[in-house]
Amino acid sequence: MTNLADDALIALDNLGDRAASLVNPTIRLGVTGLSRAGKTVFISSLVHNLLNGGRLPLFEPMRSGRISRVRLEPQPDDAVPRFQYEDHVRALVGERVWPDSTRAISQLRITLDYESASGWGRLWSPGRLSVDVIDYPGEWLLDLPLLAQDFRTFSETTIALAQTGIRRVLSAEWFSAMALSDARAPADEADARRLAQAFTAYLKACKSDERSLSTLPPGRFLMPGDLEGSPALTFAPLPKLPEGRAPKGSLWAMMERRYEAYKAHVVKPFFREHFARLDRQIVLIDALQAVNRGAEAVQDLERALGDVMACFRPGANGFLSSFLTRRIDRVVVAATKADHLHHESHPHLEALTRRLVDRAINRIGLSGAGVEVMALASVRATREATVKQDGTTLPVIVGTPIAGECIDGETFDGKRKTAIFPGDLPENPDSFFQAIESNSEEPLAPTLNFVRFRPPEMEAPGGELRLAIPHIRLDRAMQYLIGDRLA
Ligand SMILES: Nc1nc2c(ncn2[C@@H]2O[C@H](COP(=O)(O)OP(=O)(O)OP(=O)(O)O)[C@@H](O)[C@H]2O)c(=O)[nH]1
Ligand SMILES: [Mg+2]
Repeated sequence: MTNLADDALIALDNLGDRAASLVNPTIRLGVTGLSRAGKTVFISSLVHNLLNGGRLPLFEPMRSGRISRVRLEPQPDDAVPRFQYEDHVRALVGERVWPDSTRAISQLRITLDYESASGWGRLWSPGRLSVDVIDYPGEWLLDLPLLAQDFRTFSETTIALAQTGIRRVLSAEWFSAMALSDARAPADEADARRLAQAFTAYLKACKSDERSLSTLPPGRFLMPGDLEGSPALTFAPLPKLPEGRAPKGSLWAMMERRYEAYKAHVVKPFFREHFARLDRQIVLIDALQAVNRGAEAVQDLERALGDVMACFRPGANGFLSSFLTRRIDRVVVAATKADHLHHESHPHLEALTRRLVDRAINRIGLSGAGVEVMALASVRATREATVKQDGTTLPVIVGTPIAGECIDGETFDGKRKTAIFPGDLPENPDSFFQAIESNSEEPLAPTLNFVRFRPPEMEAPGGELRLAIPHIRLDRAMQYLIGDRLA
């Protein structure tokens, strides 16, 4: 549990941040989401659009011409890797490939000079706001509940979950490995490693499974960051622990000690040094992919979202509210990659995402106040058109599918543009969630067609050159996350 030292350290960090913020007003903006949700692409496009005067009509300070200068500046935290903005933009714009996957935390500072909208504010002008954008894996947030669990509880919950649904199949090898070891036997490094490896393989199998079962702590087993190969990750749950305490020198005692070390040296510092200092947060989710993969994936996303949201709304979480002295006052949950659908379907994606968020939040007994939900595309890789087929007009999207992508038996070469009828989501999310709860094996949205597209050409269809990366509703997210601080 938290102790005085943690609280004091967080209070000190916050005091330091506040003092710095008086001289140089700052927002610390957290960007998170499960892996491949679109975090890196989101930050790259956001920064590119700000630096290059992108089309941002819903971002009021830009629309009204009050932003006079935007620039990247050295970040305040020397110990955190810098977000490799230039590399990512070179990939996106220069090579038209998606940036590489990232596995750890990173940070970037962007500073805006602006003229205040109010006469009073202009007396003090020009205003200046620094936005520190912090990219971190959503998996790390899912570790939070561990802080309240001892090793016995962790073992019991993890093993019980591994016996449900498809996980029962994926955990078979790990269970046979567990059957071979005895918790009370003398500690043995080889045994510990064997169990940790079998456990990690199970976690990885869940994650790469079609049904995309991704909500499993400990987060660093899948996203080790700088701990790759570290002994701090060489532990695993143990089955059927007898009453009482672990015998001295036993495998049980060793696993318990490492589990506690993981909490103390990995989980707590993350919450203390990074999470507890955020002001605003955006959570990106790939709702379309989950829908495409079926009911179990959607339920899994809902559970992960609930666990993540619990970190931002610490009211219901006694442990966390004592840990956090600063409160994240605005949260956006955004369904990404909306450019995979025709704009007529965007309200359906948004309704579905809102329902997903409401369900996740209700399940953990919280209210949705201060949570904004939207569907966006950080990078718009497609444009819209219509085709006539048998006398009816169909809305289609046009883009360049990535080499090797396949639809209706046709494989693409990565060069040719193609029109695709993307299909639609159900108009009413109720019917959708009824289908999920009935646990049928039927596809949830049978008409959806998914193909991954390359990032767009910077030359617009009319021949003019775009200055900034095209997007869908990125400006709406910006307005909610930072617009009020530029008033
Ligand atoms: N069409 C389209 N595809 C996107 C968009 N954003 C992300 N993608 C796709 O999603 C993939 C993952 O995006 P990233 O930004 O790398 O995701 P991430 O959350 O940083 O992923 P990790 O670093 O691996 O956790 C990309 O490689 C793209 O294929 C978008 O706005 N439009
Ligand atoms: Mg990334």
